[in-house]
Amino acid sequence: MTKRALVTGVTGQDGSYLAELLLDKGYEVHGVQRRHSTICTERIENILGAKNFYLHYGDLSDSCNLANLVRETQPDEIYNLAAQSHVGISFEVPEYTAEVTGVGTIKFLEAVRQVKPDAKFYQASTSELFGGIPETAPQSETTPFHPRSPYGAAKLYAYWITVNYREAYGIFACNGILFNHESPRRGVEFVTRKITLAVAKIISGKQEKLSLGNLNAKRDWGFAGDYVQGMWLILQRGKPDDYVLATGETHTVREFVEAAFREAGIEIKWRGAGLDEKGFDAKTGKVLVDVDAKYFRPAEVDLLLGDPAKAERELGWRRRVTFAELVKIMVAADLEKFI
Ligand code: NAP
Ligand code: F7E
Repeated sequence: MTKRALVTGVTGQDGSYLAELLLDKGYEVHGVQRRHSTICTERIENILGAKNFYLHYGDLSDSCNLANLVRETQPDEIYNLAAQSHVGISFEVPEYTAEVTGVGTIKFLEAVRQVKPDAKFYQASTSELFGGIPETAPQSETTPFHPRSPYGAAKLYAYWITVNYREAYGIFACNGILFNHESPRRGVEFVTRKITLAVAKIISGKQEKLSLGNLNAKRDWGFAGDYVQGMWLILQRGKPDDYVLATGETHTVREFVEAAFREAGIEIKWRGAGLDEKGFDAKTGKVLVDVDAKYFRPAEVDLLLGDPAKAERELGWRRRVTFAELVKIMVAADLEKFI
């Protein structure tokens, strides 16, 4: 029997990798895209038109649409990856973020409960739930939550309503609490991709310098391809549960900058402090990195470091790509575009 999956956010970074994984496993995949005035299917170009891949219009803000999608596709597995996913931008559009990233999840779960209660449901939860306060690291499934942004608060609601539909109605609903995961398909407004794209543009003479916010924030960065494998594993277990997926390693934004420039043959030396800090090309003395107050957030998550022991033990999940390999893959992909 061919399994059917319904994937929201299929045009996003994770959605595109997950759709590929599920197609490879022989699933019939129904992806949900929002209506845009321009074409936004760049990340799924390679699977558009593939046998067993279907695209539907939809939006997390439209409960009728969600119920219709579940009715029409009759999925065995649902992956809810759609969200306003940018933490910094969530301070600018807090209500919209709550509506889509938070309330959108209950609209979807209610559609599942009423239309196809035996479907398995994966919710894209996040390490932003922890917020790093109080400072507890590494963070695991039992670490208390303390979100530090409208995005984190919206995801907190989504997390608990997923748990609630599991406990109240017996729905096979699971949270994947995923730490940062990146790839050449990462949106250009997230820090890793912003850095690797800037390295490629600076090397090819198309950009002068890179302006960043908090260089001292620490993140547990993995490769998105490894994490979508974990999402799938979470829904294959005999019973529904919540899992942290992380690398167990943390690095500062500053370290990511250094590693990315090093990949392109440039050694960065830092001078100054706070807003006056600058990153110089050690050879030429040219300023390649500076700090701009506009990229700081009203509240920051200083340290994320995940403990994936439960997922490793119960799901057999392992991250494969190391931090150094991730930086290498991302810089190489961006360099290829410009050189
Ligand atoms: P992403 O690249 O920003 O993709 C988000 C997807 O959601 C896009 O396809 C976007 O569509 C879609 N979307 C946004 N608003 C929507 C709406 N109102 N209705 C329907 N679709 C909507 O994010 P990602 O990195 O792939 O992350 C996937 C999920 O995991 C998100 O829920 C994110 O919050 C969560 N997460 C991500 C990470 C990470 O490090 N990547 C870690 C933990 C959790 P458009 O293409 O039309 O914009
Ligand atoms: O920021 C700092 C920034 O926007 C990482 C989302 O996928 O992962 C992601 O959220 C860090 C923060 O990711 C810039 O202040 C410095 O400390 O790449 P980011 P994020 O906020 O960690 C979680 C797990 C998710 O769930 C989210 O959906 O980098 N930083 N300078 C900067 N960040 C950005 N974006 N731009 C800068 O110029």
